[in-house]
Amino acid sequence: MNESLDDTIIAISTPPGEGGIGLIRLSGQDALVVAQKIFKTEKLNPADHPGLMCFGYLVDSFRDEKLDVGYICYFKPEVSYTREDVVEISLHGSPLMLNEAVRLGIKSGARLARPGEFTLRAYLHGRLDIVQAEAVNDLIRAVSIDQARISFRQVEGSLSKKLQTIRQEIIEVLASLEASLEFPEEDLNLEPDELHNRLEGLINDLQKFLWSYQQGKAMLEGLTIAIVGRTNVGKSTLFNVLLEEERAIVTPYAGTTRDFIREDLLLDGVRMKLVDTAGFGQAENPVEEAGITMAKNIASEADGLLVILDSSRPESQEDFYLLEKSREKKRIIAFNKADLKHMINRRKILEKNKEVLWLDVSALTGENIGELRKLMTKTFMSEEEKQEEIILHERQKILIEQMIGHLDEARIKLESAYGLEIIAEEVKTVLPIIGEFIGEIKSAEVIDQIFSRFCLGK
Ligand SMILES: Nc1nc2c(ncn2[C@@H]2O[C@H](COP(=O)(O)OP(=O)(O)OP(=O)(O)O)[C@@H](O)[C@H]2O)c(=O)[nH]1
Ligand SMILES: [Mg+2]
Repeated sequence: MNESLDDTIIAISTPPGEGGIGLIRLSGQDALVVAQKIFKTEKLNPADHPGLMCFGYLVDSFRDEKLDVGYICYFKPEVSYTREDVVEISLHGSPLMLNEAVRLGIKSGARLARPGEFTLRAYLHGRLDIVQAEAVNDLIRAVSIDQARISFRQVEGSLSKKLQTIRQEIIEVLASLEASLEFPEEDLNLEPDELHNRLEGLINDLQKFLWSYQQGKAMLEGLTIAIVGRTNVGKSTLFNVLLEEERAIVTPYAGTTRDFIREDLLLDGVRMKLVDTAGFGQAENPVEEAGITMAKNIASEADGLLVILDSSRPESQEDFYLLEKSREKKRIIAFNKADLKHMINRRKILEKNKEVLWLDVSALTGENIGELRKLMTKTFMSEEEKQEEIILHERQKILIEQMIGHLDEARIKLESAYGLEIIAEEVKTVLPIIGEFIGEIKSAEVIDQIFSRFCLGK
């Protein structure tokens, strides 16, 4: 079968299953012809009334039979999603009838659209750039209203515009560099200091995007936050309190949790994965030992840690081991069991862990748990204030890193008094990377990867 992008395509655009309304979409040069073979209007000819819903019937013209009733609407290429002739037919949301309509459409000359093919065509015809196309899919699959908002802005071109601004700035820097190279004797505008500042400005702007990736990741997947501590300090109790459900088993005996438990936790509209782990301590048997090894692995891979200490007992070796091991992580120390008599030497612990965020809580009475939640949001979300623009894709992150890499290289060379032409060369390499980011450079592999993630009918 020779599929081509010139074919007229058809697909059901509403989700599978029964519904009030089901929508069939056609795109391509024969969209109207095919649509009018399967759908007959009573009064208005949709071709003469673009943008208007025209009443009519789904018909099987091969058997001369009316099958369903609904509306048809024609969109001219200038205003359509794909920039081709597009026709939408609204019918009853019966999966069987919608499939029948598609079958009839195919019989009349269309072919079934591939997943994402409508958006692919929109991209290839310049209606959207690749960042916007990625955002369309993000919007459809958004996991929170915040993410949906950001993705919608990106569909409208907010991220692409920012990249265009950066490109413009780079072009201006290059123009000044080249002017200085061409007319070295004339006292041209570009002082090394100014060039340095402009490079730093660009690097900072791009750096912000990079930071936002962390936030984006949290939005899409949820950061993983592990609760760690020695046995019996109250990890599982705290886990349950944070989740507001009795999820993990709690007992007065050390070594209760032997496996790990992971649950989604929504904090301030942001999804996190909270993991309860086996307590550190002298393992009494292979099961506990395996649990402790697993806990160590989880702790080392987590995006953040809640380190729990038991303030009703003197500090122990395991506590210090854990505090030492978790130094590199974003972490909060919670001194649990604040409702009991204080036995822990807090000063000694905090002296060895200066600048660490800590607070007293009681998982049992709920004391300070609200504060803990707030501190978690503040600590584990990116330290930067919430970014306006968020990078949601690794593809985008990698390209931003490359841009920063080259600009940084240019900055270093400038500081080491390299010749201006070498610096210009370095800055110039950023331009094609921006082209790739926005999708002006069309790589079949990237296109395939992006559009294959789409649903059928989009
Ligand atoms: N008084 C008091 N007791 C608590 C508090 N938090 C937990 N406990 C008690 O401490 C005991 C151990 O609690 P768990 O939540 O099972 O402790 P854990 O850290 O998960 O223990 P392991 O899974 O064995 O590592 C239970 O008897 C809890 O009721 C607290 O804030 N105050
Ligand atoms: Mg436990």
